Amino acid sequence: MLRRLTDYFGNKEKSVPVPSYYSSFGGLWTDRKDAVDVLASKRKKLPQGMADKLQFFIDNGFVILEQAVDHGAIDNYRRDLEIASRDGDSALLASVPMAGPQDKDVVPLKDADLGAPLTKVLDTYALLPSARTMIFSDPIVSFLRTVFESDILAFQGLHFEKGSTQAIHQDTAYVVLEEPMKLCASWIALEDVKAGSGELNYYPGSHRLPDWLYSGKFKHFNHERDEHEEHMSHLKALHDRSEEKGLKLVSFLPKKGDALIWASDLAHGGAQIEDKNATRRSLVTHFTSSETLPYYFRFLPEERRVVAQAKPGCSYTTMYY
Ligand SMILES: O=C(O)CCC(=O)C(=O)O
Repeated sequence: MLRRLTDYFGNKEKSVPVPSYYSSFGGLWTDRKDAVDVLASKRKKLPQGMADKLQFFIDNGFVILEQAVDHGAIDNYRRDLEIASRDGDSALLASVPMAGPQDKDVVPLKDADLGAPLTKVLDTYALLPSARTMIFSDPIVSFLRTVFESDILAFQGLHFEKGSTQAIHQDTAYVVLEEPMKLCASWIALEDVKAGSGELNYYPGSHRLPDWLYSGKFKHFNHERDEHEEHMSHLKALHDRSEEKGLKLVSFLPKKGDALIWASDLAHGGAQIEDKNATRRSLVTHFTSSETLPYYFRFLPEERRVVAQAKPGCSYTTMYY
């Protein structure tokens, strides 16, 4: 009897295959080497059109959800942000570029020049309900819940008035989670985006580039631990390795209300701004599964590790407010 039970459990263990991922840090089911088979097993239960979007996301590391966000919701949000930026009492904060070794500072929104590239208003979803309406729009939530196979948590957000001009990078270097690959971001166009305004650029397929290991083992960059040259080499390698694989840099020229969702390791950034007067209003939100914690929770006092619910299945947290 004992032997039979051992055989039974032994066989059972053998019959559960361990998923294999492209990254040594694991990932979502869409990052599994057998993601296409997993998709086939889910297909029947998916809403209309979702399987094609998932297939595209698996292959390319991003998907575009056209008209995912209602124009009225965008207008309400822009009005709320405009009022907040004139209101001396608004608690909203912005990250602004600064000369020196620490290349940025966090200041009250009223003190930030929103028109300067690299200025980002931080986690607007934490204070503006109109931001939450947008980031948790039904098409975005439906896609992300399917990818995460769980409820979702928004944990880091950036509002841009101008192009970011940020170098091509992978978010896993800077947007850190306890499980680094359990990350997706949404990029919502708050207006029609014109060429020359510093549009979002990305290498389709680059989400499968080999892991870049900081100090030989970490997925994220830490400026105190890792050499500046190592960081610069990572940024350069994204172009070199993409070109070696024949990947081409493309630009996103969305209409107001379109959203692009990228996978954790998609190489992306902001193009140079050719038209200095052009705005490029957009809202980026980083999401994870409700079962994963942002790394910054380690450094926040317990009373600041607050997760609030926006609506069923959708929560948010912030390190700033
Ligand atoms: O919108 C952009 O230009 C880039 C934004 C970005 O790279 C990010 O938020 O990770």
